[in-house]
Amino acid sequence: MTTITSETALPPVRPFYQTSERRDERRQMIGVVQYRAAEEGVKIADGVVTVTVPSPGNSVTECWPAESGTITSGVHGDVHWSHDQENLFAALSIPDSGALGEKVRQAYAALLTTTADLGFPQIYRVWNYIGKINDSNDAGLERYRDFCRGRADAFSDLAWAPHALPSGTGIGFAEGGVTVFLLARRTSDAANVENPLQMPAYEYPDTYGPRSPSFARATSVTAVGAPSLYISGTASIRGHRTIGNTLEEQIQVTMENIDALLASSDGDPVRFETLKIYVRHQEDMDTVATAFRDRYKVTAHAAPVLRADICRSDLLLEVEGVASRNDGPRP
Ligand code: 3EB
Repeated sequence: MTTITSETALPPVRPFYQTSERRDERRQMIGVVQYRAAEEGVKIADGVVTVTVPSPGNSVTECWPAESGTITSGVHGDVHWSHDQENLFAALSIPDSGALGEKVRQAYAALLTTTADLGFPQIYRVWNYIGKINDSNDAGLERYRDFCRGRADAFSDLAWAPHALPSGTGIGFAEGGVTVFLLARRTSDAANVENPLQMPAYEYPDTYGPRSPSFARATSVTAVGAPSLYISGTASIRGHRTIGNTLEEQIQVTMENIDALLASSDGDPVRFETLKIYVRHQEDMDTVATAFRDRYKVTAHAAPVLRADICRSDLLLEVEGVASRNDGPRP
């Protein structure tokens, strides 16, 4: 019998981005996410889970290359999945509706149980894309808050410990219901990091909605040879309050949050391999993208900028990323 330990585990997957329609055929993927003007959907194409997030105005493809040559994929109910034996990519999309909460609860239950049943219990990153995120649902509750309720209920149903919630992104686009995808590992070599400048999101007071957002500020995967830090969507929030009235102030506060998060994670210094930059107003896209690419020394190719809505209507931008530790070159 072989016991898989973190000394032998494959590294976690890291993304690369393409802004043309052409796919990089040299590397096998476990997941591909297309952000563009198209209908939402999840399918398996050539063994790869392929997600379309409807985002008019953007044309970016996010690729998650496998870390081994052996890829297995399948569909369980609405959950589409693909794995490289160590890293699982799983996705589903929920059609639009005037009441999202209960559907989100069921979708999350399906994702969490499928992930565990397949043998990948360590979720290390989740993305949530919500159409018209700041609009009201049929009952007058903001769609983001409706979404948060269903997500939190699903984690509660499974008695999930708050400190074990995965790092995440919650972002809005003009159209669609809810699209969720995640990364999980077979090996339990991940640890969460919280931000000393920010209240844990899962402890936000109920002034932000009936259930708090269910995510960690960052997740560190300690695999030998490629230790990586997955940083959640980070915005201009101190404690639990939005601060900064101008674009410049929000950029500054967001950078301070990212820096505090990097500083509070144990281990060697980190540098960003990729960033994903979300900006509410078209006219701010260049300013925000340039500021973050320069500050964190990431090329435009590795740091795409997307026009998107942010989960609080007073937030102008949000930035996520994948960082690696300086422990030598990748294997
Ligand atoms: C915040 O810090 C900003 O609901 O999954 C960032 C990352 C945000 C993830 C989510 C929300 C989410 O509260 C918003």
